[in-house]
Amino acid sequence: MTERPDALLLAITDWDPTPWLDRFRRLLPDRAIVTGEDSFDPASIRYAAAWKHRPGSLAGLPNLEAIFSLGAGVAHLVGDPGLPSAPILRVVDRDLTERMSEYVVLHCLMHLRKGWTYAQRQARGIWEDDDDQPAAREVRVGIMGLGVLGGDAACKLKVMGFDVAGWSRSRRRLNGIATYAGEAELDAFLARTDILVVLLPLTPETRGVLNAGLFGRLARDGRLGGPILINAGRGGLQVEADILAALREGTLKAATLDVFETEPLPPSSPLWSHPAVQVTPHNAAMSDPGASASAIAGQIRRHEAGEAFVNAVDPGRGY
Ligand code: NDP
Ligand code: OXD
Repeated sequence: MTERPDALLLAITDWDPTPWLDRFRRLLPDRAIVTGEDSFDPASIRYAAAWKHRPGSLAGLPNLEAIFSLGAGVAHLVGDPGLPSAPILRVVDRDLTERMSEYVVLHCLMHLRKGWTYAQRQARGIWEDDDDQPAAREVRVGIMGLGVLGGDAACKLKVMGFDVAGWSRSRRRLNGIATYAGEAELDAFLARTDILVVLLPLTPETRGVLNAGLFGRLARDGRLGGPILINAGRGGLQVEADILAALREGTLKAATLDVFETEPLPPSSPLWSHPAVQVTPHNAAMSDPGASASAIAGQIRRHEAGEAFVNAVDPGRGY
């Protein structure tokens, strides 16, 4: 008798697979959890859980029923031409969402309250107060990408008092937050934005969207002395040469970047030492193996009980 395929293949590069293996083995004790390093029968694999898997490495699994992304972003999967046609499911997890909102609120407040300026002054022993301190309500934050992460961040920024708006592909409705949709409303959104927070997915449509043309359409009359960019979406959204030029020319006042065209950010990148740039190492919202593996095990249990998968990626849209 042929055994029913039941194994889960963990395909991870860039992260330590050990905590994921431990979690999945604990949560799904009755099935094999294998990695690309193990020898296994491709026909035994029913599910794959991936983070930046080697392109092509998920091909040739005839019984695959679902591919789980271990992170919120799915560009690493959608961009693989050798990906099997099984549904792609992403992690939507409260823990990850809250971490991202912490990052966004922290960095908006750092720019509002001139935290970077005071840190630089402290390093030089300078006691000097800026008398022009705007209130949060006088600062317009615009969030590009008003999905799970952007929506939560928008609500939390609103609680802090910021004047918040969001832009997405389709119209979103959020209490107390002005929303803009599509290319037709992008100009109006940018023209009322002092701090641009980017939480878009990387797709063919969004690649390179953070460029000189867009920076030039941001508000010039804000209380912070120039527009500020915070990108925690994906590095492929930004043109780093344009960010540096915009900072040089004053089109941007500052940039806080968690994601980069090349990661890790190469030591030779001028972004490292630019006085108006804050670099964080793509850790705005790390996937927590405990929370994400539990969410995936829950999807598997529900699927095997006959329920539909949730949080499926639309392959046509690419997110
Ligand atoms: P969602 O899919 O929930 O939301 C994506 C949002 O972007 C939606 O509002 C969507 O519009 C909008 N969007 C997509 N394409 C376009 C477009 N062409 N024009 C306008 N709006 C568009 O994703 P999440 O909020 O969960 O995650 C967003 C991204 O954050 C991830 O894809 C990932 O890249 C990044 N991320 C970064 C992390 C980090 O640590 N730095 C951690 C986790 C995620 P609509 O509402 O109409 O669908
Ligand atoms: C994610 C990420 O997509 O960590 O979850 O960037």
